[in-house]
Amino acid sequence: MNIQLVKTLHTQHLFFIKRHLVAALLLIMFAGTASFASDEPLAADLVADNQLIDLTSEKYQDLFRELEDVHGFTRQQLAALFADLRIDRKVLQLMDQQWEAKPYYQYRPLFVTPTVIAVGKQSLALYQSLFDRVEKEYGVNREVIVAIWGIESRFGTNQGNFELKRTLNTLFAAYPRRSDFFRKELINFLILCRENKIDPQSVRGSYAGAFGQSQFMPSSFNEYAVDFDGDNRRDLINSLPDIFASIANYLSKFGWVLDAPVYAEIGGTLNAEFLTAAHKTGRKGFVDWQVLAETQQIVLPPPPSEGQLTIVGLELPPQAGGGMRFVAGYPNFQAITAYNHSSKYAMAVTEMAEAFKN
Ligand SMILES: [Ca+2]
Repeated sequence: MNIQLVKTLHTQHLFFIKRHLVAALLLIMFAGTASFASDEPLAADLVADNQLIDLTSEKYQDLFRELEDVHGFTRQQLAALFADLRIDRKVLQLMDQQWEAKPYYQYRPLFVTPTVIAVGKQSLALYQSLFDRVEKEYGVNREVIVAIWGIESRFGTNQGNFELKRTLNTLFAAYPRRSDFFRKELINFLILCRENKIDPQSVRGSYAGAFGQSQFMPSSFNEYAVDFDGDNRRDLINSLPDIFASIANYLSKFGWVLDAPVYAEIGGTLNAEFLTAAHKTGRKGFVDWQVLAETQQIVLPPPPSEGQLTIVGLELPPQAGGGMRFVAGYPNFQAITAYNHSSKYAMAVTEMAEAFKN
């Protein structure tokens, strides 16, 4: 590569960085309403609302072949399932939107409210015998199940209002960035409806394809949902036994251990570079608990099964002096981040579960 070309590329690169820095600043200023600033057109700009989805396209013909050959759907079934499918542009607009990454002191109060805590406590009392059975069967603490139920759907009262079949088709047909992902979810959805005797047309969910009181994606449903009321259907829309047991089964499959520690406070600063690196790596940045205890000069309980810990940083409110609160995420904490990758989500679930006990 000649030197002039290198210089040109370097200049272009700097320009690219600058442009994106400006975009990032704008995003911060208009957080919550701003959109991705990028050269790529937004998915929502490429379609009209209510536009008919082209089922003769190569991607749909390929999908139909797989549904027929691999999953045993008939031509007639497919014709009915895919009749009059139209784009829901609102779904694309919401997917395109850049949601602000709120600091923890702003994130937590959105979810952990006095009302939610009160309803959670009532639910624990009301369904005590059901939770006794779920806890015994899956080894997952009841408070964390209720906290997830509360955050995901406000205890079932808000399961999302988007027609799920239309949403998944919209994202498969017109959201190129994640079209393959939603193709898989669409297939999973059609299979779970068939197997659990659910009318696909009746299901509503979030704009991102999660549904039911536990807000599982269709692939998670097929993998982790269980029938716990004994009617041979997995029903995460209406059956509380199925819903509680499915959340428990999910956490259990990702390593939850009954009554084991979830997190530990490790101070307001990190005493070594490798801890900062682990914090930046997030849910995959593991450290040894004994090394962490020595480095931070604190006493820590051992994690179960020689598990490792993650480092989680939570922003403290500026009016209280600001700074960070660091905690160690134990394997139980990591199980919650399997449900939702955000460590803020996992901490809010954890603190809500704690509040239920007080
Ligand atoms: Ca059932």
